[in-house]
Amino acid sequence: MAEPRPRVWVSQPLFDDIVARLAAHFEVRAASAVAAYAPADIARALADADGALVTLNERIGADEIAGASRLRAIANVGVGYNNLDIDALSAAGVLATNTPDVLTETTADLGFALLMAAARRIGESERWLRAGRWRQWSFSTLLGADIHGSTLGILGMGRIGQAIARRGAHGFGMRVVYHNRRPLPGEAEAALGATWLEFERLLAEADHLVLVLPYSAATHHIVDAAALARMKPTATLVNIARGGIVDELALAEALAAGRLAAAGLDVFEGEPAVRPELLALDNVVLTPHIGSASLATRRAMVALAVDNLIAALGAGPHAGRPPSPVNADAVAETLGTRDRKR
Ligand code: 8YV
Repeated sequence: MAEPRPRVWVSQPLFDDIVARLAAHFEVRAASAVAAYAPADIARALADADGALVTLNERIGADEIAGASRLRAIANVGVGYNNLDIDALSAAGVLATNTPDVLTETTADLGFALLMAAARRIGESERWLRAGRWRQWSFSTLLGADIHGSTLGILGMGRIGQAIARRGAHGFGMRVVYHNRRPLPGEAEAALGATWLEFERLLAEADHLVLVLPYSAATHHIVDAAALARMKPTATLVNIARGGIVDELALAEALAAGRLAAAGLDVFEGEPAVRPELLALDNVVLTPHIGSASLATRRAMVALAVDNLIAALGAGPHAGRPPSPVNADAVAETLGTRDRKR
């Protein structure tokens, strides 16, 4: 008798024509409507699955995989994977994959859009116009801060940070300063025209600061009241990384008090909820986590996640070699230890 085909769970409706590629290799159970899952729903969905294709909305940790004895791979549709407990997955021998590179430029575009919208008060200007206030115009109405020729600060200089640096340095003649755990190699810094600074100096020198670092326990609220107090009162803060990096209450207070000029936020700590303190402010531009949301990029993310899942479950032309694994070494270690115990 033929071996039963591996089973995969697809947690949300993605692009049907791309997800259909899974059916050549697996028995597919795909959500037909957008769903908000409780942990028990996820545990149930994973209980008989060999693999899963999930989005950032699905939180998967030790409890969710406790009963998933067949589970071998989780393909995340996203470059960030703070929704996955990687240590728990690794200990269970489950490979996680993500979708880097394909979203870099699109997300950098959005970072720049938010920076410009916040600094030049685009959202506020539009609300002002729509409210019929143009007749109240004066020469000092809606004055913002310049982008060109200013100092662009970047916290987190990975792929997206570098794509933002290129836009700033080469497109807008900005001086680019950044902080990262490890400075870039000299040639990369020279190509970007970027200078590494200590975190505190970055805060103090940036006219516009863009946050593009991964979220973890170590970066939780790294931009807190003390960090905000170091920034220029004329500065703009943009967050396209994860909401939890910023203490949102401290940010709302700084914006309300005029201790920070403006902010552009695409991510929020309690997404999809947004703090009323932020919603009440005019000097913050708010978007609903659309960093990677161009049609071409979202399709490329799903295609990469599908490739990852097919390969991670040992099928297709790259069987066993998914393009973007997250925890391959740790999983190999777990599986090696298991084999030795047998
Ligand atoms: C999301 C993102 O994947 O890739 C990431 O880390 O934050 C986004 O691209 C996207 O918003 C879907 O949840």
